[in-house]
Amino acid sequence: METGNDNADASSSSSNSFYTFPPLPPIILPRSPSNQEEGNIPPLFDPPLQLALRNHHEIMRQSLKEQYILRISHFFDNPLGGFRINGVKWTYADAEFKSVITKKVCQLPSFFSAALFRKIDIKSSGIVTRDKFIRYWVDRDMLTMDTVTQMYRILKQPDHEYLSQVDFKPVLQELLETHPGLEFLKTKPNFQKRYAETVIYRIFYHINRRGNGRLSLRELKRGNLIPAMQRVDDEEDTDGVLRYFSYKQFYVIYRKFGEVDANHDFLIDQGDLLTYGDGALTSRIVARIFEQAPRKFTCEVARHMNYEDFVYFLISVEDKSSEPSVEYWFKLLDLDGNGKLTPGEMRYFYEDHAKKPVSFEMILCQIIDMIAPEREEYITLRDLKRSDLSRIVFEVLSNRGKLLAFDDRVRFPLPRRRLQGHQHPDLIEWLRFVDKEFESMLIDAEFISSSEDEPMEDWGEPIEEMHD
Ligand SMILES: [Ca+2]
Ligand SMILES: [Ca+2]
Repeated sequence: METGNDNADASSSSSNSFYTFPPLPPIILPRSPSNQEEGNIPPLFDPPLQLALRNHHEIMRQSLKEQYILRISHFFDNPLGGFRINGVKWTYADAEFKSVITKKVCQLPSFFSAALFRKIDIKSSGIVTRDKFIRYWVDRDMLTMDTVTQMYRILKQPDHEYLSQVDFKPVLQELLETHPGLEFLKTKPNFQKRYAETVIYRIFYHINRRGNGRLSLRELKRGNLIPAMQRVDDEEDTDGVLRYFSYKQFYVIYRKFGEVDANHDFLIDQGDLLTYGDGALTSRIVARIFEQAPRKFTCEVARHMNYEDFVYFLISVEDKSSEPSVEYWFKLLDLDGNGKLTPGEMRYFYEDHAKKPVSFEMILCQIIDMIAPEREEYITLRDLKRSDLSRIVFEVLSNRGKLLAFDDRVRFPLPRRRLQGHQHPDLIEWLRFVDKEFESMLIDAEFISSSEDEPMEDWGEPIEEMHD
């Protein structure tokens, strides 16, 4: 065992499948409630000075900047006259630079160190001096920007006004190199890469709402990525971070992909997807997904989904309460794409159920009752976003098991009161799915965890699946 990880032994090689699964983390402790809410960003370096710099006149600003420079100068007061990156290893910046400049002075997550270093050391001389730092951080007014803008500017390519998927690669790489909760993955570069990809796909799914692969500063400000980044930096275990970074969530997503990809060619066809969730989805729903009605695939092989497409599919199916998911489902059901979900369209999907416990008319009445659309003749995306019960409509029209369960209940399968008081009502459905799947994966003795058979992939190469 190269990781010294006993859990990984649970994944025996007894299976005849050669498909490999990600290693399990060494210890999985139940998540304890954290005192730090995800919305809390630690205070910035000397907020009164920052505020003053933003608001005062030029002369005052100049004097305040000088004060600031005086206060940080001693950090550079060492025989080197600054901070150096060791050798050619770009994956993470030196510990001193990380703890002093990244964390203390710039108040950024520690895994931004290498990216920050490269931005300051623009000519790649391998050293960051006081003057170079001031030129970048003070003269270019990075100091006075909010944290989201600072991170955006550090990550983005100079001639772009957006972030693309590859721009997140350096920080993910550094996170994987340095985070204690991901230490066990170091010997598995292939799964490091898959973890990073999954985190990035999830970020784009939730935050790049325009779905164009170009994350704008505005989208970044409206999203919840930065608090999640701050939090993963503060916690020893990634699973405490409910959004994007949880290894456990990655594990479940990736294993689900492996379950569906029957011939292990890393592609999923229509027949494969029909097996998802024990064949839960009706064939008309699966056909619509492959028509790419809710979202264009990034897969270049015709009539196939790649891993990225699957991540989008999985989150949409298992986290139906989130806004991007409601949009996904609306596009899927709106056959003629006119922005109105009509009874005829709903009937088309309902008819595809092999067993129909109640008539469509009864179902339609319940749907109209639940959603209470502005106009009774059709349902709009706005109606669905406004309702807490859209999820149930999607399930009744798409999922065989859920339709039968629906019939057993007079009213809503998930009463609202059960959501109240939960710390993350918007995530409850997703977390429940992850926990349930993770548990059954743990007791499933069929899987193989080691990636020894897989070719080691070089992190130095760009992640091919990520598109610009
Ligand atoms: Ca396949
Ligand atoms: Ca329509």
